[in-house]
Amino acid sequence: MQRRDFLKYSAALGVIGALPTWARAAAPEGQATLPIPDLLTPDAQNRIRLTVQAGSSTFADKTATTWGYNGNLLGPALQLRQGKAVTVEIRNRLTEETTVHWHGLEVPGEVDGGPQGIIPAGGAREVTFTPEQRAATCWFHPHQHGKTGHQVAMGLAGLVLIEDNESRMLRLPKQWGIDDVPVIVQDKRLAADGQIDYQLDVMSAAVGWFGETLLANGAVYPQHAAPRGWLRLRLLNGCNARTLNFALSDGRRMYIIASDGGHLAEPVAVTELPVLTGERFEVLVDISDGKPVDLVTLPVSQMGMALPPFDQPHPVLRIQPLRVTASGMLPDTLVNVPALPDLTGLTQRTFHLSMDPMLDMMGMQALKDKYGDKAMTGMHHGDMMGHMNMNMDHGGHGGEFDFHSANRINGKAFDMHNPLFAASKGQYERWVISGEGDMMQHPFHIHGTQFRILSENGKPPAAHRSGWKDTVNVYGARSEVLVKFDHDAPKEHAYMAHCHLLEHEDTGMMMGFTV
Ligand SMILES: [Cu+2]
Repeated sequence: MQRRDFLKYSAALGVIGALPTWARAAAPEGQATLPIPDLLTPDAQNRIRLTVQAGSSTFADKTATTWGYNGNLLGPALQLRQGKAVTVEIRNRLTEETTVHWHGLEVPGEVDGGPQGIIPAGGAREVTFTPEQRAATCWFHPHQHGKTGHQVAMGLAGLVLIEDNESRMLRLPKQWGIDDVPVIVQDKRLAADGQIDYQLDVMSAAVGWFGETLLANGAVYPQHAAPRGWLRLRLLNGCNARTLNFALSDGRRMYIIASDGGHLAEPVAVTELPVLTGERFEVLVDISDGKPVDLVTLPVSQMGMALPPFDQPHPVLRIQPLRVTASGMLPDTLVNVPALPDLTGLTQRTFHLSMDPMLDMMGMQALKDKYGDKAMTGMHHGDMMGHMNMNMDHGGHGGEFDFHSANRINGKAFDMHNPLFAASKGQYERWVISGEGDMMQHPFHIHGTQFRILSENGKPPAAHRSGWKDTVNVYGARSEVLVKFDHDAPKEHAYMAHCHLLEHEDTGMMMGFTV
């Protein structure tokens, strides 16, 4: 453990010491069991069938209309083999258009499922692709322009697990739903009648949609009983906007074994693990002592996201060790992650993420009006003055202001018909993504590639963020990534690069590009 980690560890213990009583008490009566998504493998014809459908789910004793793939909420985990072609038949039984995007998969633009891959209401689409990338935990979700936030909030998300021979050799925990456990974490705002209360408005366009109910695989603070020994958690932050900061309630370590696009070279021990929207990390946790422990999320410094109940460590999942012993191991080394190539002479592109000052001002005001000053966590006092002073300059124009194109990249809101540039196939490029001049959290995601982070928000990347990634943190400073695209993406099916805070994406912070 590095000194930096030790300091964070001590700090986390301080927070844990102040945990409310739920953390120490036995599991509540009637605590739900963690739902485990079905593992779905291609059939004898290498086909997988997905149906996008409406149904209902019960959260906190009330029933809500929800959407899912092959079910009421979320979707199955698709298990794919490296080098093996798969055909996915997607049927859309919703009464509106959707798309199915393969987040983290290096597949051609034509099958990537971006905003141009529309499946009409009642219609169908079939895509065939061959994953050639390393073993990884990826996911799929809608990418319907202007509607992504709503469709994900309604419940549309599923996992894609890619397997390869190298990862098969590792003696990691591999029993699905037993000691290899997916944990899709999402927050939802529920109305008084229990329905999902989604709005795309000036407030959510500015800070994102967030809610007070936290779900793990669709259940409120469920429990999972696991053999004692090493437990593998595949964590996905599937929230629309909320950064999660995972920890274990007794301060024990998590050993990170994989990031978005594959395994790390070796495990990285942490006691806190911030995960941005869209990101995945796989961690191993030692539960050989037989003591129950909670996976929690600690407060984060992000506007609107430290409101109660998230001003305290918040429980995600109770882990209950069983008497039987697990067989998986924590290896000392994992896979070969290649050294970075020579960076001289690469094509460099710079992207500046920005929000219209009017949206910034109106969004902050709406947040403050609804929740008071305590919602403004994540904003320095000086910034707040800057935001609020906008009132003086722009007062009176609010009525005509259109927030739907108020988030921008290089001054432009997303235009589906005009990709901004053409990347060269098979060539490394250095992309600089800047959030300077803005104190907003922007988890920046790029389609069609697993990249390497060269610098993140002005600093060298942490050890566990130095492997294969498809999302990088941009939060008031500059981040640099090394990208390479190995597939075509023509104009009609351009790749996307965008903020994965879904309401920023839906209101323009996205660009298309071709390969
Ligand atoms: Cu953003």
